[in-house]
Amino acid sequence: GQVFRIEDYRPTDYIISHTRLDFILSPHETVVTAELDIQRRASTPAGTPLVLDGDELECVSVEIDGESLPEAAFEATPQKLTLHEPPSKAKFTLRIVTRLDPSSNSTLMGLYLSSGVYCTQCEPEGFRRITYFLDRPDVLSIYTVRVEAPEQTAPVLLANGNMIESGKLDGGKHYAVWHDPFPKPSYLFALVAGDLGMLRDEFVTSSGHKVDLGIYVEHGKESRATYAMDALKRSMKWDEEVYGLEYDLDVFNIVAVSDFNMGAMENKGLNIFNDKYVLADETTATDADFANIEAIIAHEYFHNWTGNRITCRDWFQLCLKEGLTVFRDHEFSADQRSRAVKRIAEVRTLRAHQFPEDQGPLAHPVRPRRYREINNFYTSTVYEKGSEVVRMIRTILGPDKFREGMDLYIQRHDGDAATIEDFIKVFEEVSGTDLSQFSLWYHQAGTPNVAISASYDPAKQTFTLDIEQSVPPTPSETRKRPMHIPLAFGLIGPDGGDIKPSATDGATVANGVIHIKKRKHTVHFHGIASRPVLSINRGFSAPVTIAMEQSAEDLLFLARKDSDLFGRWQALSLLFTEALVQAFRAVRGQKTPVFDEGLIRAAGEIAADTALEPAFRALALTLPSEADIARDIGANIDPAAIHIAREALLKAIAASNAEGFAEIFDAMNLEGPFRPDADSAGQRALRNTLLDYLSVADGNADRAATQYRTASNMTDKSAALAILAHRFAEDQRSADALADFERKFGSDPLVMDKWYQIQATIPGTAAVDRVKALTQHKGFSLSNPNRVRALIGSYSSMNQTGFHQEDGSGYRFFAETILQIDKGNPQLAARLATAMRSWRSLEPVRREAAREALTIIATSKNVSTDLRDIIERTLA
Ligand code: HT7
Ligand code: ZN
Repeated sequence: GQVFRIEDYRPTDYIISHTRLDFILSPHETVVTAELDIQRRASTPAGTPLVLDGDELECVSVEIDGESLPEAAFEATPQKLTLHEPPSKAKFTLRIVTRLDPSSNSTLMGLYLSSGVYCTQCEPEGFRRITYFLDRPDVLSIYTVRVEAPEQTAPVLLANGNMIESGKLDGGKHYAVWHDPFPKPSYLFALVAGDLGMLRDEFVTSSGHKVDLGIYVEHGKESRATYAMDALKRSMKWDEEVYGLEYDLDVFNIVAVSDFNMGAMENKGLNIFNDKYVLADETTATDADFANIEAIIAHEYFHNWTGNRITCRDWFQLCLKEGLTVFRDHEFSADQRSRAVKRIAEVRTLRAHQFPEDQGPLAHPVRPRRYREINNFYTSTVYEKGSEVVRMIRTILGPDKFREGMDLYIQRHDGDAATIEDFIKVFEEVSGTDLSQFSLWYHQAGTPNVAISASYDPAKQTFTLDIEQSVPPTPSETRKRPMHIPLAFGLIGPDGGDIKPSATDGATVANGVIHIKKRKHTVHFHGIASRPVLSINRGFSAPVTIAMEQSAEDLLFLARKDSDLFGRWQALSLLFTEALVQAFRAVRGQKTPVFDEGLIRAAGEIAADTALEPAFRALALTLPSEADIARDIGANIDPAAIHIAREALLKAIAASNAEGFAEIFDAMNLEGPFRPDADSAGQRALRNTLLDYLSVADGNADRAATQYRTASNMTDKSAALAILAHRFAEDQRSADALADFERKFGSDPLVMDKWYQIQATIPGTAAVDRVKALTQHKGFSLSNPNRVRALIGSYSSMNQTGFHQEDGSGYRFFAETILQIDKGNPQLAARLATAMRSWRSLEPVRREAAREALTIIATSKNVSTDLRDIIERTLA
């Protein structure tokens, strides 16, 4: 396939100043008329051919300035429209009619039907499935859109911007005209038409402008959108307070649809959401669902400035809008909730998804230089590592200069299609700092490793750090340059207080941050009266791995005393990881794992420490996942042995702390009305973490069965169901609870996704047959991404023992399923397939089985470009 390269970027020969679209909607035959006001650039020679992008299009007619074009003047294929000799005048209007079949569009890109609702998804290259266009983000145009449909089946007609006209037509039809005054790229175009309920509200901006807010959902589900509406208003306020950014149209609409490839889409003034990230109430959604809704509503809203008003020059710059907007939504959630808890959750996600991506065959820079399929670059690296890079800029500059830089970015580039260079430049200008070495974070793939050895000289009262950085080789990048790594740190004295180092190497250390820039550094801290304990990479100031010999005693000290809560969590998690890796080795060597009593006691102390918020205690007590442990072991992974090792540690903690855990569990009063706020969610998280330990300690399902029966909210109900299904499958109460859940929620697909996921993640070799059987369940469908992710996605990425079976049956089933999904929805198939990216780290038997399954896909006929790209890079 074709490879796109960043160095080939060239502005277009023509611009499209105004785009008028007319949609006559019909399920099988929608007619789209596009009128494009085209201007030839002054630098473009007259007669230069005009080539517009298309994708599976049927061209009905082409006119220029009201005249049909003779056959010889143009060529229309499903993939492009070429005007061989456009008019030589500087401006002309091109009128194109295309015919679409939304009902058979299973790709969920372009115009499609989701449960009878017409909707669109245009990012990154879906607009070309609607009409021929210069479908690239640097072509900004003003859109006026007329939508016509039968009033009965589509009483709601929406597009971007403000509605300027509407009316009735003969034959039971009606129409609406929407105008968006802000020039935008085609990927931000959106249209929705259907029979939907609406939750209405309003927001008055800080300068007094009234904005009508609407959230459109399936009829009867309006009340389930109240949390999303509240999150939207909080986001609007936050962006005004923190960045001085106000909303700019009279209307802001959100539509929830049930078939969607990703979480949501920031179309100007008309966000379209996966309904999973809009609909929530206490009986159907968990605390994690509420937190996700808050974060994604904020994310899409924040795109209005970082993405829409300032967009990307080309798709290589995707992190310009995504990394920055993720950073903004992370900060929003940190302000709404507990900052430390939010940061720990972010780091867990980064380590679970981005680190393996960066350390495997799909590694790529935050700003890639080439791609074959842009859909495959909506990655954890672009989004999450991209956000970490912005966070480091703030760490290096400090909050005030960072805000000054953001202000300059907005002021200078409003209305532009910008680049990462533009972004870095504003921060260099406001701070006078040279960020050229820092910008390697955008260009160099791979997770840097920082090796640190510490020594204390009591005679000289000097504490010395020898530091060495390295970046491992990644595909097509073998030699790496040293990066600028800002490591926040603390030196902790025996009383647990931070020591203020009196004299240091000033060039390298500033404001509690060691700035590593060379391959090797030696940093001396003078006047240190006794050996300090080093707390390094506080708050996870840099997305790196740290290799440092720290004694268990020092780590236990940090877990108890670090003034940085993130540091406490990190120390404990390092101790758990080390214990689990040792236990894994013991299991592999046919020995019984033994664990350090101090660590087991520390878990009990943290659980009981009421000075700590419950959400933190819950996170601290959560052992690294089996996938986390596998990553730490690194090679020759045997998931079955990892499972045994993890269960052994869980049992050891549970057995020694059972009494204390039971006391805390019983004392936590969960009465009173449900509240989705962070404090209440934290209490439920701690209680449910303890419920798992206590069920292990008790060795029976009593507590979980009782909680399943009595729980009045979905968080507690689904937590109890997971424990029953995962730990007590033999107990009749487990099967009964699963049946009960299905009876109660069988007609609610989003809730049933929890039922699929819980069963898909039951560990053990029976998983493959169980998951296969569930694909035949009446509520399951391979064409709905949420169902597929709940069952197939969870199975392949969250069930290590069930998926990575020695006989390869898990991989073969997965390969067959992916091939089937690929026929209808290539994007979804390609994304799922990334679950195989770490196959080379498996032990030899499983590794070979995984290679065979990947080869089945690679050698199949008619594999999509999306899937082929992932599989070929994975196998390379
Ligand atoms: N900017 C949006 C990305 C997106 C998307 C990309 C490809 C295919 C479908 C998609 N749906 C949404 C979402 C975001 O990051 O805000
Ligand atoms: Zn985004």
